[in-house]
Amino acid sequence: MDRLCSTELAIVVQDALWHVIPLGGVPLGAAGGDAGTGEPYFVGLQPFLYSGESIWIGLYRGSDNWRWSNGDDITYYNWSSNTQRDLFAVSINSEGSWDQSVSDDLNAFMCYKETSNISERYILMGSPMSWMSAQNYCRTHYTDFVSVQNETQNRNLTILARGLRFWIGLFNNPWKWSDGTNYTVNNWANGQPDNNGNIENCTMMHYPSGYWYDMPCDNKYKLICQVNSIIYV
Ligand SMILES: [Ca+2]
Repeated sequence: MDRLCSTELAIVVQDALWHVIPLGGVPLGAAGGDAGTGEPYFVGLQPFLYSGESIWIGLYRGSDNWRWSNGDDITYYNWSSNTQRDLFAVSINSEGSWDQSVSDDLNAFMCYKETSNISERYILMGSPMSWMSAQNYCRTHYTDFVSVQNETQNRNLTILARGLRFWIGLFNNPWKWSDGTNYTVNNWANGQPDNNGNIENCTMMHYPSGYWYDMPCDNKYKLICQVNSIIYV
């Protein structure tokens, strides 16, 4: 982080935690311990609303961290040549190549069912959904999102999709909190994070919506800093 919290800007907000505790303590939709595993939480709006303007929060983009939804090891990639944006979620196009995009794009998707009958393992869902909604659907109705382990499987899944672009269970979770807290909840705005221009490594909370946007770190916003249980705005 190249931004420092400073008490020179401080207005003390008593006993309000920000990203540690979701407002009301209740997540909306599926719970989860990772990026991409749940619907948005309303996170830490209480101190933010005192600020009266958009602010930086202490979430920044660290190293790329690609993972499979079902926890499989990554053994294979088949990126298309135009994929260089370090985004969040992955779909396979009609050629069998992998494209990154923002996770609330709408695509068909491929679920995986744990079964000894090979012909029943892969289920193409043609109704377009966001990546997170698709993950939730696969986990609810089958075992999980499909993972792709090799070229043969990639080709077979592409054939099964009959020309449809479809989400697979690969996602990127590069986000880090500056204080070391695990990134387990999020409140991204629609279409975010999009790493526009490949330079958006910091996170702004938009006033008054509370939604998060990845933004260039040299943009100017106030900070909310956390000192024990007291928030300085
Ligand atoms: Ca952005």
